[in-house]
Amino acid sequence: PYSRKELINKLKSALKQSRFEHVLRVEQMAIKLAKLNNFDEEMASIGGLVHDYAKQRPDEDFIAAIKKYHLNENLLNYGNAIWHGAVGYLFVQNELRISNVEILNAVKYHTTGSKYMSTLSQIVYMADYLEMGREFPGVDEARTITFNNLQDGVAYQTKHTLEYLISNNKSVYPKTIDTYNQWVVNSK
Ligand code: DGI
Ligand code: FE
Ligand code: FE
Repeated sequence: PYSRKELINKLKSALKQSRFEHVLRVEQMAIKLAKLNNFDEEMASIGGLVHDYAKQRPDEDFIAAIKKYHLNENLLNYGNAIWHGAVGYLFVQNELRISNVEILNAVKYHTTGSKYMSTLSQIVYMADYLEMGREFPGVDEARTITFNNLQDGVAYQTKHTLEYLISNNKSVYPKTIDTYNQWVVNSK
């Protein structure tokens, strides 16, 4: 596999500077969450680094991959916000040569969450939301909750993201609803 240094170089050329810096902050937050949850810090580091690898790919790349890999056709009704994780994990697998299924799933689910999320998927989902460059109202509360209990953090983000999507008349990807039903409703 590629070393961290090699991954960093590949990310630097795939991403604009501001996105690359976001990725480094997500890595740091993922390592912090790994420490708090007795989880493997190297896995957290790699998951954080590669989660947005596909963020700047053209739409055509995603559309071609959805067809080539026979992914759910419903994906075609969405755009980069959903594709860069739900489809982008395939580019991480093929181009960054990462075969670890936990890492690939963490990338796949980092935007929408999922009904079932491993500890690593929860860590990357929360690290992306809480990295030290994030400034949305409530981010400090979200950090406190998540540092205290990772799963409570997942519920917090899931609820607030769904509220944001609805308030702004945005389309809700079905998996986002599944995440809400599991992590906010069923976990009460
Ligand atoms: O890639 P990042 O900007 O670092 O963060 P992200 O991958 O969590 O993407 C966040 C964006 O994704 C945010 O603008 C909300 C959007 N999003 C999350 N769930 C859904 C969604 N957009 C749509 N249309 N539908 C969803 O279900
Ligand atoms: Fe993302
Ligand atoms: Fe991100």
